[in-house]
Amino acid sequence: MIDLKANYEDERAILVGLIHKNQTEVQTVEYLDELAFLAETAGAETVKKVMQRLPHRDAKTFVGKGKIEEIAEYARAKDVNLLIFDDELTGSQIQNIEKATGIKTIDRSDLILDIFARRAKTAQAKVQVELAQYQYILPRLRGMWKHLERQGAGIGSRGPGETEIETDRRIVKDKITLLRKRLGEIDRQSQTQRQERGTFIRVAFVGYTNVGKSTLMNILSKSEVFAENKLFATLDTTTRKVVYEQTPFLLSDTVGFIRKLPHHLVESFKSTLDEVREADILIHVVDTSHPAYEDQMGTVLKTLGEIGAGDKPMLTVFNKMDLYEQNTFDEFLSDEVKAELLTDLKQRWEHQTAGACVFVSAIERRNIDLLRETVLEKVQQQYRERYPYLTDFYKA
Ligand SMILES: Nc1nc2c(ncn2[C@@H]2O[C@H](COP(=O)(O)OP(=O)(O)OP(=O)(O)O)[C@@H](O)[C@H]2O)c(=O)[nH]1
Ligand SMILES: [Mg+2]
Repeated sequence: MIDLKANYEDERAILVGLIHKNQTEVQTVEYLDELAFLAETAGAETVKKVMQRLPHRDAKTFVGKGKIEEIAEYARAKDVNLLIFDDELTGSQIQNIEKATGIKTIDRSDLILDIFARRAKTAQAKVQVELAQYQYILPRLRGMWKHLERQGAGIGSRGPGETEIETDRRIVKDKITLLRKRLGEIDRQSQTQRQERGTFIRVAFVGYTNVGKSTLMNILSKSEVFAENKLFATLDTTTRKVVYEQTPFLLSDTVGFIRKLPHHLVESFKSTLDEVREADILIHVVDTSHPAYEDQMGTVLKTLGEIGAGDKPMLTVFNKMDLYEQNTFDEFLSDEVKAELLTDLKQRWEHQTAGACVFVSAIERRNIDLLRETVLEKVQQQYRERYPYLTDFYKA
């Protein structure tokens, strides 16, 4: 039956993306870079990136027939055993591409689901990921059978008939119902836990994946939260109580966002994202050194809107300023010009965020005191608004 534990460790992969009306060449290059980072996080090596300019994706094979042949030829010459497409493929596209190339074919959602599956630690995260996986598989069962066949289960067999697929479909549907129920129970428990946290103001880190949320969480709460240079290091929400100048509040680290996050994953992570939805203040962390950081900010704001957290008080933290300077400034620039460029950047964002932003480097501990003060101010302001008569709850 269905095997959810794919393993892309040590696979050699070709990445495939389209350039079209709504996606420029520059964007496609960036997206494929990100896809390569995802592949690396899953343990696969990127051997080549292939792009094709097409007005529409090909209904049968996503890219054109000629391109598929080209890919197959290159793959044979270079021992490639995995094709990763940047956009979601249908079951029949997977089937057609695998038939034409003889190589296992997956898409970005597959890869993200695999990474999430491996990183899930708590019961809640595990159930959430498994649910998303089954929901993803359901419409693609026919394509998935191919994988299983090639894995050796049924060498020489005819492949699945309608009855086998129908049976599988029923099993998957039952599994989805069961997982939904289990998730419902876990959700009720965590809701009770959250209610018990009572009157504290709640602050949650949000942001694109790998921007430095956990690193900042560690610094601001002096806790040990797993941080590393891989995508989705954090899947579960960690919440700490912190006290600044006698003002207590709750600080949460959360799962990072990414563009084209599989729809089902957002659905099943809704409860993890409750921490974000129920927060009083959001700290939006940005990796300023990333060439596409403005796009990433857009993805985050859009996702926040989708989960109903779009209009919360927000502090934007422009992190990795050390790396930003390293990438932007060359040795020929005078200090004066550098200072001017930095001022321009800061003024632009201060204007856009109505002054609610701080520029820091978590690694070099730059501006961390300012960040702490700014968070404290926002927290105290929230306490004042919520409990106008309780003046001893916070320092005025
Ligand atoms: N150069 C530089 N690197 C940083 C800075 N802050 C964090 N990093 C690095 O960026 C990487 C990602 O940091 P994390 O704190 O794990 O990022 P995250 O946002 O929690 O990532 P996910 O949990 O995967 O969403 C790590 O390798 C950090 O060491 C910084 O200010 N400058
Ligand atoms: Mg993290």
